[in-house]
Amino acid sequence: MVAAPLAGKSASSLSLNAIATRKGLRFGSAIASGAPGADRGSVANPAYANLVASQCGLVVAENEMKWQALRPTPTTFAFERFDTILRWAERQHLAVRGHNLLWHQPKWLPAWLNTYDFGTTPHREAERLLTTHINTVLRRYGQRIGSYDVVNEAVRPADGVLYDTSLSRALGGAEPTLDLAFHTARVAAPHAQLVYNDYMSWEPGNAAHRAGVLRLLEGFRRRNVPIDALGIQSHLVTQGPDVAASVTRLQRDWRQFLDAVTQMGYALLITELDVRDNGLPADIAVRDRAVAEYTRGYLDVTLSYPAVRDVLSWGLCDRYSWIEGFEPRKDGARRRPSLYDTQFRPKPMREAVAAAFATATSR
Ligand code: 9MR
Repeated sequence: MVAAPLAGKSASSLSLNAIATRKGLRFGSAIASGAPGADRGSVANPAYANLVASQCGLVVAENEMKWQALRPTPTTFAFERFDTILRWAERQHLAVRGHNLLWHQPKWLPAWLNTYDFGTTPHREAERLLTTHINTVLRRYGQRIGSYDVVNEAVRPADGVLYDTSLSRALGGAEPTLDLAFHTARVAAPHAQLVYNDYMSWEPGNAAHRAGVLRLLEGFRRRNVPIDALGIQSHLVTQGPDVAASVTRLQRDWRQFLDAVTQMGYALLITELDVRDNGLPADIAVRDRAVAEYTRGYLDVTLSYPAVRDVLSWGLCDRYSWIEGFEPRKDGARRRPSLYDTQFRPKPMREAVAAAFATATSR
């Protein structure tokens, strides 16, 4: 594809999605629902919503499609919060990804499902519950959603073995459970891209996780399970001030992993990009530069695979990032994990993402 002339716009005044589009990529972000006036990263907060709409070509609901949000009880669905996000996105002409249809860990399933009584034919009842959930969601949204994280985080990072849940125990194993989720999704939404999404990353400590994901993906292919892509969450963690050395060191294993995944014919998406600024001094200028350089190094390696088409960040600004609550910095300084700061101003990380898109090969 030949890039169109910039039509008088300097690269820095273009939106990230506009820069991405020139290379056959899309850029997006997570967004939440929330009450009008609440200081949240939500569609009802104009400061945040306008930023997302101005930079993105697609969005994903941070929490509102998860079982914990959609399924207050075994017999009911609560679609209102997700619907609010979808309606807002459509008014902004943004595409929407679905996240997720099955987060295969007890911790992230509704409490009622973990203690559910599957009765005298547990296999049948588990199958009914899972397929009803997926069919109901997919039929409701139809063509309005073009890509789903059908299964999220089914692999235990410590040893690469699949988690068990109440559903998988009733269904006779994790593999048949995940297979059933993908088969059901394919039939209910034949148009949609079906994704397995996980956070195996390139940093040290992820080897068992990556190996487990590869085994899972191989198994899917062997069993003819309909799945199109691997979602690489990309919750990155800086490894200290010498970023160039980190990138050089980490990319070998990472390329091996991406080679293996793409050789099996899977497409790739970066689904949840952000950075935990570990091992870096509190000084904001120094930290932001290192985070930007690390992000750039990661994207350059990962975008060198034309199988990547979508890059989504897990929220666009530091103000609403989940990381502050999940793992605060040891020195008490506020985390700076995102492309924009707490005042919605672009940071060096934003320039790094723009530059990585601008130099990526066209796909
Ligand atoms: O950012 C999300 C946070 O607000 C929720 O409390 C949490 C549990 O639902 O999920 C976070 O998002 C996760 C995503 O759904 C899956 N990958 C890891 C993300 C960060 O934990």
